[in-house]
Amino acid sequence: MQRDQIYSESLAGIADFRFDAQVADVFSDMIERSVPGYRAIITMIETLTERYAQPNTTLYDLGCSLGGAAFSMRRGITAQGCRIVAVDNSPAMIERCRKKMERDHSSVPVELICGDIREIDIAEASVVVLNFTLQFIPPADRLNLLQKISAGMRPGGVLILSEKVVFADDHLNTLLIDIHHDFKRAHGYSDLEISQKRTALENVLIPETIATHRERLEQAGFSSCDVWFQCFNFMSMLAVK
Ligand code: GEK
Repeated sequence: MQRDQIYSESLAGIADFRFDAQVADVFSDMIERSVPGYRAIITMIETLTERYAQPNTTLYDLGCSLGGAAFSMRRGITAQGCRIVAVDNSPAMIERCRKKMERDHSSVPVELICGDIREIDIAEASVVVLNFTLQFIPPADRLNLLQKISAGMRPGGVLILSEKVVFADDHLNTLLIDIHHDFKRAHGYSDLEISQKRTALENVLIPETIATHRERLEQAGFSSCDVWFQCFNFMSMLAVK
């Protein structure tokens, strides 16, 4: 696994974060060392898929990057006639995901799409995954996207929504951001790397409160939703159609 050192040297100016080739090359290392609980969530996506994938339906991995969630879903499917659609708008990510997919042997068909998740059709879905992707969609577009997902889901289908979150209480919010930075330090990131990455993500990754996510999921047409996993300021929700 190639080590993420993108922000290790002091940079003159820090551009907005982009999912380009440089990021795609180190992405596995970056996400494991930056997102507390990432591995646990990926593992549980397999378990949730086993339970929720319905026969003859489509499973979606939206903002798939290198396909971490799609591979988990592929392993978890036991129902007959399922297919997976994995979408990302970064050509560098899709290219590397395709190479990994070619080496993964499973009879479950996977369609990889290089495109914007706001543009693709969702239909006959039983499991939809937004694993740390919604946070990169402009807030004004988030409700429309969730409404489209909900409308394309079979009754009893689930959306797994993982996000970095903020807290309404200032003290708690500062504390959890601090603990997250400790987590990154413990995984080998320097203070310079943490601070430069934070600046790069400032206008790109827009976190919201759990309450905002909950209200929006209800408004989008999901019948119930709640948090099933949380580690510091990172959480994952399950929303049932
Ligand atoms: C994982 N889910 O490993 N359309 C399509 N893709 C998008 C869009 C968009 N509008 N905006 C951002 N992306 C993965 C991790 S990473 C999370 C997801 C992170 C894509 C973007 O190109 C990137 O690959 C992904 O969403 C977010 O389980 O880096 O924190």
